[in-house]
Amino acid sequence: MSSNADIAAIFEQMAALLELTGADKFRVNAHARAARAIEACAEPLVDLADDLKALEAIEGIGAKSAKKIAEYAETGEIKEHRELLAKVPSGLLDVLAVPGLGPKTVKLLWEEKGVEGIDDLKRIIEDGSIADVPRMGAKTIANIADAISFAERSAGRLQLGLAVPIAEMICERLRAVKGAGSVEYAGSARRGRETVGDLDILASGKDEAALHDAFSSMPEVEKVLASGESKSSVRMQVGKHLIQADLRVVGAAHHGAALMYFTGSKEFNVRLRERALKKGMTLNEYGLYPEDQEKTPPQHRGVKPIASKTEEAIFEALGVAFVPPELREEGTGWERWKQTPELIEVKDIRAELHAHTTASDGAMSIEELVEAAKERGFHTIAVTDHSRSSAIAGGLSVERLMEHIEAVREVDAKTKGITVLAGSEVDILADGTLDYEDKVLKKLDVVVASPHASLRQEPVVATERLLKAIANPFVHILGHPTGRLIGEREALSPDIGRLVAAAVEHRVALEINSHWRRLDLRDVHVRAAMSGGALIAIDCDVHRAEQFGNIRYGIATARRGGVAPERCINTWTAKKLHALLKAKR
Ligand code: DGT
Ligand code: CA
Ligand code: CA
Ligand code: ZN
Repeated sequence: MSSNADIAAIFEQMAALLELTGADKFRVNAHARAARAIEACAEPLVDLADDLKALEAIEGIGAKSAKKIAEYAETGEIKEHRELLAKVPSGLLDVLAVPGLGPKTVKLLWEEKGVEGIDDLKRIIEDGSIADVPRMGAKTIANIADAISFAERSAGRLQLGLAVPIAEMICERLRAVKGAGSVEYAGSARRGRETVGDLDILASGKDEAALHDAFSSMPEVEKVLASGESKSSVRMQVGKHLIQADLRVVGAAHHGAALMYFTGSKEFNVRLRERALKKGMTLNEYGLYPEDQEKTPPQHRGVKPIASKTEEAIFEALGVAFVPPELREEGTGWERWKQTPELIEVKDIRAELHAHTTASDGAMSIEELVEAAKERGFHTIAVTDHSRSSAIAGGLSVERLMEHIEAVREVDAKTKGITVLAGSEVDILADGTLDYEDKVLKKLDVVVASPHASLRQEPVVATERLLKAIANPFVHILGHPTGRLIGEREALSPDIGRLVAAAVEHRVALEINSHWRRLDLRDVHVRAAMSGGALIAIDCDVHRAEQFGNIRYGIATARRGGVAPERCINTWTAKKLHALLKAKR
């Protein structure tokens, strides 16, 4: 990767490192200025790097900076940058990253207090000696302590299923502001990434100040980080979760361009801008303009955009098929599309095939589960409680399973409008054998085989284990194949290509577990499953009724993997789905 943003980040870091190591102000400023110029440049600089004169012609980039950009394009690094990094303790970069701490202060902390990392900084805050450093008032110290604690508590990114409801809550509130126009969330949350760094909210409306006020005064706001004319930024605490949110208020005429820009991904934006440039146009967050970017951006010169109001209009004017937000990532192949691929949607889902009741660790009785599934309009619900090895989850002994099957069949017999299937989520033991014998599995309508324990196996061992489960003639679905929990445990790393091939051979559907802690298969695995021709099951693994709502996260993951509705067995008609299941009995 060598986008302008990356090069700019290096120059910015060089400016900071120069300042830390006592370089003269002139050199520091030259690097900071170059960083801003690189960032603002519409054209990818690595493409220009053969031509030093062209680089120097860009305002803000001098002869020395031009040489460094060329060096970076050629070698992938800048020697001076590496040398500067060697002069500074690596922990000092973390200190620099603390909001509110600039290079000047960090230099003082380093020189006068021997601070070489966050722990040192925490220590001098605790013992109070930080106050000896010039310009360190009580308020500044409190802000620094606060920023450190925030970084530690938030540990970076929030899972999709925690972030999206917060984004929606914010949007709801802004829509209620008088004169509000379109309000939407963009960024990684709109792209359906499994974790979200911060929320990016976009709004238009008659009263911009009122939108900013409503945003900054939400009860969850812990701190207003910035409050400007076009952008506000806040840190909020929702329950025990911390997240930063940015609001940008844009004119309704530019809504599509801004939505596209702030949806990203950054890499996608870079590629689209390159495309615009090739056609002699400029694309930025205000619109698509009919000319190359000069020093002053077109929107500041009253140039009328070719398209700006909707994303659709911009894609069309660029001659690109509409790219669904979930596919706006590197490596999804959108550059080659003739038309937008058909992707699965929440409304296509007609069955849930992985659900727990009070028989194991679920909170609903069979009847309550069936009622909840009916409410969602499903034609089929499978009851798949845990098997005997999952003792903590109340796994069923063979005897209890037999009684449970009877109970499920009774409920099915007296229920109209939905088929209730008797199934099991059977543990895949460490060696790949299943937790019930084949003669027991045979009695079940649906078998979801999942790994729950021994999740630290080596990849080769894990692959063999899962392959063995897929090859079992009574298995229909491979449940949460890796067992990962996002941000908590990596679990298994099987050879996904081999799993996909085996799944195709044995007609086993690979699950996308929709719970936002899992999203397993993950997006790249799903893509592999699609190119290998496997079937997918998208299930909620429900333990409580509200977990049916997690389907949107499973669907987002499926869309990121390019799943068309017909490739997901939960979209099939009852007849087709039941035939698939029965073929293994
Ligand atoms: P996140 O917040 O880390 O989960 O990921 P994003 O994708 O939401 O990233 P964020 O919040 O930094 O920025 C939101 C979008 O704004 C990003 O996807 C693309 C756009 N954007 C932000 N900064 C830049 C930039 O420097 N260059 C370009 N081309 N686009 C940017
Ligand atoms: Ca973001
Ligand atoms: Ca952001
Ligand atoms: Zn499970």
